[in-house]
Amino acid sequence: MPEDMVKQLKNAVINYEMETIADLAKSALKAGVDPLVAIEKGLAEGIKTVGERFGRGEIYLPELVMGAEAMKTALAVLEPSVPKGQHRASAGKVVIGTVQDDIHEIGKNLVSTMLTANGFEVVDLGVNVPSADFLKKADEVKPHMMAMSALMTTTMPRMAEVITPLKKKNKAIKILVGGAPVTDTYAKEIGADGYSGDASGAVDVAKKLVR
Ligand code: B12
Repeated sequence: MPEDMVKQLKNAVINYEMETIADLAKSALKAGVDPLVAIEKGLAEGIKTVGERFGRGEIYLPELVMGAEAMKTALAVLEPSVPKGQHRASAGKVVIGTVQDDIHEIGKNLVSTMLTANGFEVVDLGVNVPSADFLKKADEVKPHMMAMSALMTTTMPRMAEVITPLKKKNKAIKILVGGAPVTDTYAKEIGADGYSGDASGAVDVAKKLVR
């Protein structure tokens, strides 16, 4: 049953099954499970549980790392099978990165993959991107949109460090923000043009912002 396989993937992240999770992901694909459902309802739900346990002090950093590694292993199997959008002309150019002092990359990578799959040209600056580098890249690449990810309450303010000068300089570049602690209200407060709580929503918002 496809639902069972999604649940198994979720549990494999929760139980840090780094050795067997790739095979599980392959079996899910073979069984016809939608890779996006496997990622969002399986892996992402699993890592959410791991994060909550870490937050409550029930597990420690090594377990958090193992959960993330299990998720990344399965993502490597599933992501290439995410359906690609119709590649007509580019849907728009996007610069994306995780903000300064923040090394969380899984969500940012998912957003990047989904945007690429839907025809956007994505320049991925990676993680721990200094605010000045986002601004430099904006000058260099002249994107339609800048997308930033922040996973910690302590790094969220870095987004404003990019938005304020960027908006002063070039109002045409749309700004999309996201990451677990970010909210729609916060996004508006710091002057972003769009926010989404997940990767598929990010594509919808991006399409609305870049026309
Ligand atoms: C995995 C993980 C890690 C991994 C990261 C591995 C990697 N290569 O990315 C490791 C183990 C390295 C790690 C390290 C740390 N972590 Co950590 N980590 C997590 C965890 C469990 C899951 C994050 C994740 O990957 N989720 C899965 C993805 C799919 O979800 P997501 O990132 O939220 O992304 C989705 C959406 O948010 C959205 N999205 C994301 N980005 C963007 C961008 C745009 C533009 C848009 C539109 C949408 C969007 O779409 C994504 C897909 O649906 C979270 C808990 C949580 N609930 O978030 C803690 C968490 C973020 N970590 C935390 C902490 C404290 C740390 C450390 C400081 C721990 C330590 N003591 O060293 C370090 C940070 C180091 C640093 N300087 O960055 C805290 C942050 C607390 C806070 N201050 O806010 C959390 C919340 C855990 C907790 N409950 O305490 N971590």
